[in-house]
Amino acid sequence: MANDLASFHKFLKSKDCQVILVLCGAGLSTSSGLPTFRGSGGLWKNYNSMDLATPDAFLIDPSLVWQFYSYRRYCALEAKPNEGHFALAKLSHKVSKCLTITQNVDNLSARAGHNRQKLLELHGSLFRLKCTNFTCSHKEFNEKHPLTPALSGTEHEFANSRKRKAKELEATTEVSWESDHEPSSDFTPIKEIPDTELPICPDCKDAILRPDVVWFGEPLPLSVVDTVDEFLVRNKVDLMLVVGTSCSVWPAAGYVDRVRQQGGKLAVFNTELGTLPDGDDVHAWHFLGDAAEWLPKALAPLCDGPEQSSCQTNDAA
Ligand code: BV8
Repeated sequence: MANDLASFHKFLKSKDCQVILVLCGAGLSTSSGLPTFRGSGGLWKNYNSMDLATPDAFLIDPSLVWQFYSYRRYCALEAKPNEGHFALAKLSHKVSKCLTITQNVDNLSARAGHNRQKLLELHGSLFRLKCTNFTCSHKEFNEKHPLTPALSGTEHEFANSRKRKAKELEATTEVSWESDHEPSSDFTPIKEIPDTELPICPDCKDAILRPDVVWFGEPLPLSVVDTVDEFLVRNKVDLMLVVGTSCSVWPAAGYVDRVRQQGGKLAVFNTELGTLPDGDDVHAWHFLGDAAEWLPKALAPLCDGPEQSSCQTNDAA
């Protein structure tokens, strides 16, 4: 049912639509200027973002990984929530049994005024930091940029300086490299920052802090997983909005199947078709295009109209 607003609105306003679950991905923030994980081949310049979002990468090269996250923190701070974030935030205040699971770590849903009791950051946040010392429980919310003087200059996307040096070497064997040649800002070289100049835990004073995000190969926060499970056990989800996600990361993508198994309906907001875990679902609504444009239109009956009798307003999911 591609872009079938009429039937979607009819269901939204019916007695059969009491409980709504939302799963968001990077596509929700595209209109805010933040690249998706798999857009442009998932590269942050020459690095595959998936390779950097792992505990091993941080263990091997905390300086590189911190520069990657410092760059993403800067971009997220510069970005503004878009109409899609605001529409979902309104929904969270208007519909009693509504829960949003976001895979995004950019804090834009929170900045859009989303009801915090109904927003779960499944993969953590760029703006929460935690100590790497297992015996230290330090955690903080920190939006400062740069976090340390050594992390200044990470505002520009960077190329892999090792690959760049190889190119330069190659170039000098063929042509003379003009001495006054200045590399463009796109090729700001990656710095080798000593641990002592990375964010240091203010409590235990000797360990470095890390971004409090869930890296590939790390378990999701138990409290978050338990909250979603409890919501799914306590409620039969009538409608799941699958917004701007390739459903390629697990166990987040698994929630789509759980709702389907409960007989819940799906509404996909994506610029592409075929993004549900096992391909397109003929019974699902597909709003093909920018989530920032489609969400306000699709959710208008609940967000703009008077309180709907089928979805009372109160504040607990
Ligand atoms: C774990 C934080 C176990 C970091 C992220 C099966 C079950 C369980 C695990 C696995 C499994 N199979 C494989 C795994 C392992 C792995 C995994 O899923 N790998 C994938 C690559 C196959 N999963 C894990 O490692 C998870 N941990 O399972 O632990 C365990 C248990 C006990 C003990 C030890 C271990 C942890 C996964 C979390 C990883 N962290 N983020 C950071 O951000 O730096 S994931 C990261 O990538 C994002 O958070 C997000 O979740 C994901 C990217 O996905 P999307 O958001 O969907 O973005 P993408 O670019 O892919 O797609 C964008 C979509 O938007 C596209 O469809 C596009 O068409 C659309 N779009 C674009 N523009 C728009 C738009 N749509 C609408 N409007 C637009 N304008």
